[in-house]
Amino acid sequence: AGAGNEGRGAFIVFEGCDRSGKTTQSKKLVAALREKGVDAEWWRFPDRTTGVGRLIDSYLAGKQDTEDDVIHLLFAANRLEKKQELMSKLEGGTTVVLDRYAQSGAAFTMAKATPGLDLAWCMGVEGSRLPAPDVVYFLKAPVEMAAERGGFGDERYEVLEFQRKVADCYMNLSKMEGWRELDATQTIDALHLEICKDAMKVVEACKAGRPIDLLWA
Ligand code: NYM
Repeated sequence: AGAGNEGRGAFIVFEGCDRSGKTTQSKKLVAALREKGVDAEWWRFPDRTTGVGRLIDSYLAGKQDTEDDVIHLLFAANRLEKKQELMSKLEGGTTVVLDRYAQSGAAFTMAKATPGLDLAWCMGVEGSRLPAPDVVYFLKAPVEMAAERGGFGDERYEVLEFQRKVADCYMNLSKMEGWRELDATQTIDALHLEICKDAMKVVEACKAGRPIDLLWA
């Protein structure tokens, strides 16, 4: 950790259905944090640049079919392969803002309702191996609105009916875990301000020594 950067970084996760504004908002948050002198980085999952990530990318592009349990495990492996780097960033005082994390893994797999792949299975796969976010910002928007946004339909899963199921799974997880639910139908700037105010408090609490928990232990 450099000067003026004592204490650990915060681990901030954005979740929500496809095209709900996570990428826009998470990037804006990183820019705002940096402007306030907070050492912050933007990350996303899946990380399509690794070997595992390339397999995931070809699955999402529809170039390759994969069993539901196998693709779930690949998404989890993609997070696990970045765990050491993630932990050393946080411990070194860097705030990491993530566009999707294990909550996406659980929501998308549960939405498929594949026998045997329930929430307990999803949580068991990676829950005790990864750090828990300090906060999850859940961007809520009607799936119809998201479907009208640019690029919707380009990838696997970007189908209205499936997104409705994903939304239901997200709602259940959010209630269970106490995520910060945000109205993603408001303007980009209004939503950004709301997130910024909250995120600064989270950053301060982490700096002051709030411990890093396990994800789902
Ligand atoms: N996705 C993402 C999953 O199904 N499981 C996961 O664990 C993660 C991280 O990948 N439709 C899905 C959700 C998205 C897709 O995400 C790619 P993005 O943010 O559009 O690149």
